[in-house]
Amino acid sequence: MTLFSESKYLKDLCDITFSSYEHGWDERNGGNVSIRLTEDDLSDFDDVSETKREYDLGFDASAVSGQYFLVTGSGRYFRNVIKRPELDAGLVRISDDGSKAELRWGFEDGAHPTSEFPTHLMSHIERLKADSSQRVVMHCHPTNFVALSFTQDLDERSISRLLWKMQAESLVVFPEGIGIIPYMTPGTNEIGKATAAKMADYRVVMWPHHGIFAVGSDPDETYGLIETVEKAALIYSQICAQGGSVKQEITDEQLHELADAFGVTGNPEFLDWNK
Ligand code: 2HA
Ligand code: ZN
Repeated sequence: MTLFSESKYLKDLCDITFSSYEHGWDERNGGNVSIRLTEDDLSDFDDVSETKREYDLGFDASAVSGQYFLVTGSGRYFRNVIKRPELDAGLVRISDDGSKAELRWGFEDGAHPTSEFPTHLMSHIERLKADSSQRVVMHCHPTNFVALSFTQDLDERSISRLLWKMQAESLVVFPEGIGIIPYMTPGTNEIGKATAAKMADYRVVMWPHHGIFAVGSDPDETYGLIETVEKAALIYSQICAQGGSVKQEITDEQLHELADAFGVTGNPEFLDWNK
């Protein structure tokens, strides 16, 4: 068996998958993560020159051909990645023609990349157009955020505003708001395309009655983004549990002040008051 790699990104993958599991966001095999690695990052792995197995991607990923992705395995549990990363995670290279993923490290007992790998790759491709530093895509099932998709209209403006107003942190961390796709069957190219289309404008996308997709430039930032969104949703749940009547709230004027103070631009379509 290959020895545990020295890769910082593999350690980060272990860390965020286990933390996400401990939060209760990854029952059974729920959740998946992919991290795009550069050539420099590869030296932390044992030899990655040989293709051990190939997987058909089922769509044209030539926009990222030749790129390497560390990814969690299909059917594998976030609870376990930290204990057995060489079984539950794999390092794949996208083939030159963009049709296959070539396994270069990991998945040592025969695992495949996550069933959501098309959504991950399509999201990486879209985010790379917006910001070449983006390299992490994470999916999980944050309880309170998923609950919102039952009690609220599936409207990007109203859900973004609700979450912004639950804590001062929200607008600063996700000033563009939350993208939402309709409910769709997971693991399909269709949900991948719909998610990636939202990723043109948002770093967080709600999958109603299922979970969240978030992107970022490193594992901590991406994980922190999900934590912040879920914390806002948790505060909303607690408000409802305390009877639901709100005596005071963060106003739109205060949202503008927050944006100014932290040097971010709140989505102008979601703010009621414009200077
Ligand atoms: O990886 O969460 O959406 C298991 C899932 C599928
Ligand atoms: Zn899921």
